Parts: sequence; C-alpha cells; structure tokens
Amino acid sequence: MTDREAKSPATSGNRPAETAALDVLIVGAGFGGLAALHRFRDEKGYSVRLIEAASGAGGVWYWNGYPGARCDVESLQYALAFSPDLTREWNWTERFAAQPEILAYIDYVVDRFDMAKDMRLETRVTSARYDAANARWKVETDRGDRYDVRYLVMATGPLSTPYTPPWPGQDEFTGQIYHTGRWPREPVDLKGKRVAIIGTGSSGVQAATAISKEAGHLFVFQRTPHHIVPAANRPLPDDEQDAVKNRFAELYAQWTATPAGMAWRSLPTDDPVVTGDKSALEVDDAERDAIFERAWNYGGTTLHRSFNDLLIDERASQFANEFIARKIATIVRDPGTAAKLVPTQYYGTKRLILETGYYEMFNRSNVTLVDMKSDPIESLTPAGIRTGKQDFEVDAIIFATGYDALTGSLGRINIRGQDDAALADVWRDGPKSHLGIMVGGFPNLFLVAGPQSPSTLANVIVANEQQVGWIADAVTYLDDHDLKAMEPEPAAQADWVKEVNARGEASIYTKGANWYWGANIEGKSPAFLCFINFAEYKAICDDIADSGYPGFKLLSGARLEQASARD
Ligand code: N01
Repeated sequence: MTDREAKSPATSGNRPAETAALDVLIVGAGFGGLAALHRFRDEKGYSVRLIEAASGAGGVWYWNGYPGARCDVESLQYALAFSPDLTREWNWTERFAAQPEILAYIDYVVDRFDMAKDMRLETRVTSARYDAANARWKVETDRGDRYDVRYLVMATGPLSTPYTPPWPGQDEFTGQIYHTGRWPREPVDLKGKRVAIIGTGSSGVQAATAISKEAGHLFVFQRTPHHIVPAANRPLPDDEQDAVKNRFAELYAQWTATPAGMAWRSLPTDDPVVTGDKSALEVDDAERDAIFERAWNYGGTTLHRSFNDLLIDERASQFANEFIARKIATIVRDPGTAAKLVPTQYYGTKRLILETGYYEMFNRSNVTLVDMKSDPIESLTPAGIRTGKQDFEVDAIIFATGYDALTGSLGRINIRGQDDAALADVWRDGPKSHLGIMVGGFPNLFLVAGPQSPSTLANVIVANEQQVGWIADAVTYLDDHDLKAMEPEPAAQADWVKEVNARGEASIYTKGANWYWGANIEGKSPAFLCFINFAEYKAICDDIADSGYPGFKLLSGARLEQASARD
C-alpha cells in the first residue's frame, strides 16, 4: 500500500459487508463519480454511497501511474468547477499537469468535501438488478455488500478497461508485463533493462519518452504513426492562474458553449495570433507555413485550430501532414526512422498527441523504432517478442495498446434491467441510449461519460459535470412530481442512436481506425460511440429538461402497481 492509500480514511481494508437502503449509489471515484457524490449528497441532501474498485479515488488517473503520464488538457480548465472556493484555493504548477499532481488535486477534493466517509474503496460492483415492482436497484459487490437504491449512477469511466491484443504466448514470456492503464502502485525499476513498449498513442508516447531515459534499450513498436506535436509544457505563473480565476464564471460559460467544452482563445496560455479562422487553402505556402510554425511552437492543441478546415478538407489535412513530416525530418537524424514516424492518415482521425522530447528520443542510441505495419507481431515468446521477421529479447514488455472504450467497463458488470435483460446483450450490436445517459429498459440507471455522450470528444470534466447536473435535475423532477422512475421512450432512443451514428459517419473520425467507433478492438461491433459537439448536446439536454423530459417515460407509483399487477 502506498502512503497515499494508507492515509485515505476510506481505504476499505477488511471492513465488514454492509446492507443499506439508499437514495443513490454511484459507481466509480473518478472525476464523474466525485462530482456526482457532491451534487447528490451535498447539494441535494440524498443518502449516497460511492463504490470504487481501486484503493484510492482518481479513476483513470489512479491507474495510469506510468512514467511520464500527464494531462493534455490545460490545467487551468482540467478541474472541477462545482465550487468557486475550490477553484480559488487550488493552484497548478504547470501548464499541463502531471499525473501525481492530478492525484494530489483529487485527494484534496476528497478531503475538502469530506467525501471519504461515503466512499467504499477496494470494492467492485458484481451485479445490479432492477426490481420493477418497486422501481429500485439491488446492487451487490465482491465484498458481500447489498444495496437497495432508487438511483444507480454509473461513472465507470469511458477509457477504463485496458485492452491487450490477443497475441499468443503471453503466459510464456518470462519477463515482466505491464499495461499503461494498470500501472502497478509499487515502483517499477526499468533502469538498464531491455524494454519493449507496444503502441504509440498518448500513453505510449508519454511512457516511451520517460522510459527511454533509463532503459538499457527501448524498442518502440509502432503500427500507425499518429499526429504528435509539442506540448510546450512550462511552469504556470500565479498571474496566469489569477487571470482565469478572477473571471472563472464568465470563462466557464464560454467553454461550455463550444463544441469541445474548452477554451477557445480565452486562456492566457492560448496563442493570440493563431486565430484559426482561415482555410489552409486560402493562404499561400509561406503564410500557411508561418501559421503552422507558430502553432507548433506555441504548443498544446494550437495546431489543431490553426486553420478552420484541417478536420474537414482532405487537402488541408494533407498540408498539416506535410508540415509535420518536415518538422520530424529536422529533428530525427536517421532518415529511415523519420520517414516511419510521418502520419499518412487524415489529420484528426486519431486523437492529437502532445509530446515533450518524443521525436528527439529517436536520436538516442538506446532507442529503436520497430514498424509493426510492415512486420507485425506474431507472438510473445519466453524471451520476448516475435514478429514475422525478427525475435526481440527483452526483460519487460509494456502494453500501451489502449482501451475497450466507452462500452468496455459497463459491459463487464452484470447489469440487469426490466425482464432480466442484460445490458451487455442489449448493447451487443452497439450501444443504445438516449443522450448517452439513459438506456431503454433500465429505468433509473444513469450513465456519466457513457457511450453516445460527447465526453471523450470534449473536456471530459466539463462534460461530466454537465451530465451529473442533468441527472440531478431529472431526479429532482421525479421527486417533485411524485414520480418513481424514468427511462427513454423507444422512439426517442432510436432517434438518438441514429443521430450519433449519422454525425460520426459524416465526420473525420470514421475515415480511419480508432476507438471512437470501436475499430481498435478485434470483434467489437462497429458503432460510433461519441456524440459530436458538446455545445449542441448541452443545448439538447437543457431543452429536454426545461420541457418536462419529452422522449422519456415518467412512471408514477400507480403505473408501477398496474405494471406489477399485470406481471
Ligand atoms: O491508447 P490508443 P492510449 N497491433 O488507443 C496500438 C486518453 N489518454 O492509451 O494506432 C498493433 O490511443 C495502436 O496502434 P494503431 C486519450 O483520449 C489521454 O494511448 O491502432 N498495435 C496505438 O498505437 C487517448 O486517445 C492522455 O495502429 C496495436 C496504441 O496501441 C486514449 O486515452 C494520456 C494493436 C493504442 O493507442 C487512449 O490512449 C493517455 C494491435 N493489435 C491516454 N492494438 C493524456 O491526457 C492497439 N495497438 C495525455
């Protein structure tokens, strides 16, 4: 147990199993779950329990303790907004916070709002069954707890079930195996070791850069070169933080009105020159390069917004690729390695990655780029990794191979709705929901950052708080109107599924393989998993709430009695 866990008063240890009737049960102590705990308990006065499998709060930030883990959303807006006092009190040290600092923030939130007493750590929900006659959920855990609750809020995280490709031989490898999404709590010593890291998404790029500094030799296994640009991380001075804190309410309102729930030239760290209102096609080569160059040096996601058509126009996207190729060629000394790092797919089909020294890493004599596209991995062996053409002998293998995104965690819990239907079965051909928050046949089950919500295409904390707010308002509406339960109308749900997929199909995201539509997992049913455009989503949610929840069946006690008499 780490110091952090030992200090946590909610660490479960060998606590006795509990049986309790509650208003709300929340599953998952990431940002979504903590926001829900605060909203339901402190603002609404409900009895609440929060169940978490890990030994501490933090969700994905708890598990992603790999070397180099860092957020790629600016610290000034990657924080909970529910308390102006909290916003005022907390100071970030860097433009992009590292994982330990984010965990320290989360611990601060837990302490500050006395959350631990209602959290049950090291506890995994094993089943949740809907009792239709009483409109209640019966939830069981692996510690023998039994909860009988009105509302079940699943905040299990959109990127929380790590994915490992099913290469044979994993049991035979005699060295150490790690996954970036389940990094051990104990220190991992890779000093001087031969290490293979598989995958060059955000996790792989960050971990490889850090590990290359201590490994004896690092083999970086890349299948697709991603779009990777400098973070330009730096210390965050007080005056920049104050400039945001002093106008926080106004700025937050601006962020929630954008498609990504993020600042658009409203942070002190935003480039004032790269306006993003021109097409990459309307400027000449020199001007285009000057804008790209400025965006590249300014860092963060500035390149993303350097022109207004990078994510829309094929030629514009190509210009970005060509610029990145020229940059790589100036940094990476070996032309063969440089060429392999150049992305060829449309700009934006995979999530933009922020780096700090990643390209420079390939100039080190202890780092080798292995191209899995031309020479795929066939198996793991007792000594390492076998591709079609080579054997790599290593002491440790790190999977940075991503997640079974959005549906992975929910699909692994035995959630049974009306008529004992299993959520996993209902979603077998792709998720079905209304607003990504509720699922037909599963009354009073609410999802935070669920599939078909915009969370993973937006600032996830902003989206979490928006959804938690919507859920809390819906529940208040039920109580105020003496209603027992709600669930989507079938037609409204069918329309939502259609809309989510139509937006996905019309977008850049479906022009390449990625986790946004399940293409990263062998055998996963292809379905677009995210709603595109947070601002429009928020407006739809607000409108539904303001109009008395059209598209949802609202069940009174009398309707429940009639239904159970019929059964
Ligand atoms: O996972 P990924 P991630 N054979 O899915 C490769 C968030 N995040 O953990 O590109 C060979 O992006 C795969 O190759 P390819 C963020 O939203 C944020 O890095 O599919 N290779 C790819 O290189 C992010 O998008 C932060 O060809 C295989 C890699 O593994 C999301 O989490 C930090 C393979 C997986 O990349 C996931 O990022 C970390 C196979 N069978 C994560 N299967 C920050 O805030 C997979 N790969 C900075």
